[in-house]
Amino acid sequence: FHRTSGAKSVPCLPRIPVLGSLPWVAAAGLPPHLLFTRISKRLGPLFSLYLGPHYTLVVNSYDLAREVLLTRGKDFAGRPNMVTTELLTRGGKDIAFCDYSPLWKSHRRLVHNSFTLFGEGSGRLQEIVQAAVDDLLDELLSSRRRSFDPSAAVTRAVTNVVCTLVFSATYRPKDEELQEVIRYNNGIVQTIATGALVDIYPWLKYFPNSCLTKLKKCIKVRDKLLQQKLDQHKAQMTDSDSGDPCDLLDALLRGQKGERSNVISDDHVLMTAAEAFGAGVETTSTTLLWIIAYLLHHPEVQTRAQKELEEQVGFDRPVRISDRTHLPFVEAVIQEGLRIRPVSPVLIPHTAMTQSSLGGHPVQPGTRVLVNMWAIHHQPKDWDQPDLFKPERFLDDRGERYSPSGFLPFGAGPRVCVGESLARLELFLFLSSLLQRVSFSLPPTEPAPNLQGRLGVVLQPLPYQVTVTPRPGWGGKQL
Ligand code: HEM
Ligand code: PLO
Repeated sequence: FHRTSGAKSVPCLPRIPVLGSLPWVAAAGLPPHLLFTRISKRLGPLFSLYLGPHYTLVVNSYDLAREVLLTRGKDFAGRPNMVTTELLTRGGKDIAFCDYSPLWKSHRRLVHNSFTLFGEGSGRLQEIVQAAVDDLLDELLSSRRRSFDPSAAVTRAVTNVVCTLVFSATYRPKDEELQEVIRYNNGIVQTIATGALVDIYPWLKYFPNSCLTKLKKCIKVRDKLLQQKLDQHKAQMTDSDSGDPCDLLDALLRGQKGERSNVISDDHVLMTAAEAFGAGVETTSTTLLWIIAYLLHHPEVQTRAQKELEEQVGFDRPVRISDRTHLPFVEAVIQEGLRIRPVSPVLIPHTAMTQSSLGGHPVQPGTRVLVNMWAIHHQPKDWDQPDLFKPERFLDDRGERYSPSGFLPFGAGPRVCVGESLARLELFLFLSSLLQRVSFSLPPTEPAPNLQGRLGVVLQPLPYQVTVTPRPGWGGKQL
């Protein structure tokens, strides 16, 4: 790797025509977040490469990430046009993959407002999660197998919560429609992996491609199901809808009926529901599975979290949202999980919408920018022993909440995750309710979970085995 001429220019990976820097990226045999982190140790926190023909800046430090996301957030709030996400979103009628535009802005605001309705103030979320946890525990405990892979059960529970939030459906764990939702979602996740070749070379879409075919098939199943839910919701709506909306679809339809009725189309509502759905399931279940994997490696962390739960909540009632302020250690476990294995180790690509600058270098409009959150969350300057799972980093000397800098698991600025507060509530309710009632342990004959992970559209843990035992205090009363 070399520095191009001129003291101020951004160091760039080598490149050849058509393929750009891809041969060097592919030859490394590492997932992008690790490769970029390694390169940044040699070339510095800002370097560039060519993804095929696309000039791309890679940001590997907190200061530069702040510049992209916050200080010049508006300049860098664009999204590149990608074949797979165009299919997924009917040409950008969503929030996450839609390029910056006035319509996107008002659409995002509508979604944000709709989410707030299910936030802090609402007791519904806590009931919904509680019901899902009850089912999940039945499933975890009834299997009575010595050890099993928790991922299917966790995904089912999280999917169920999201189905209730988005369109008020609650399924039994074995329900056929629920299975279908999980199947198509998995299909999309498998075929839409970040950096897919067809997103780099859009002309590839004109050639037969089994991945794209599968993606289209899954999208069709998804759309049929959601259209049905949308039609049902519309049929039930009246002009004088008062009181709180019953779910996200309801909230979106009501918002659509307001002043923006002619811009936010039914397609927008459908794509938003689909996206909230996909984001809600993939991110939350992955984070929970990472945390459980780390608890198996660090039983002392689980014991400390359970002690806190015992002291602050006890065994006589379910955990409530209002308990959150009294459970700083449980919160610190979640924070540390989000730090050490960020769901999105490289954020969704941003693009420069105007002439701008980054780290003192001029940036041309259209430049793609990848923010490597993995490098930021593992920066040795900011984090003592960054590869160790230490929730205490998020506590001060008195055991109160502490927010270290260099931590942005949800991004920041105009493109910050719209689901952040919902996600945090959900993670809190799931994890605390689980640890209140059961303990996770490593089956004696099994190796501890592999913590490397596999990068698809999110960074997932590899399958692992766990044993679940009811806690004596809870078990005596309820089970
Ligand atoms: C965007 C993280 C849960 C909806 C993002 C981004 C990150 C992120 C890193 C990209 C920021 C960027 O491009 O700069 C997470 C994590 C979650 C989570 C760690 C949970 C552990 C959720 C949930 C929802 C959601 C539950 C919805 C119900 C979205 C949407 C965007 C987004 C719509 C796109 C925002 C935009 O481009 O304007 N999220 N997310 N996320 N997230 Fe989340
Ligand atoms: C997950 C599979 C779904 O079927 C579709 C979907 C929609 C939104 C995506 C999500 C997938 C993956 C995680 C994403 C989310 C938007 C924001 C979130 C990319 C592809 C993150 C972590 O950035």
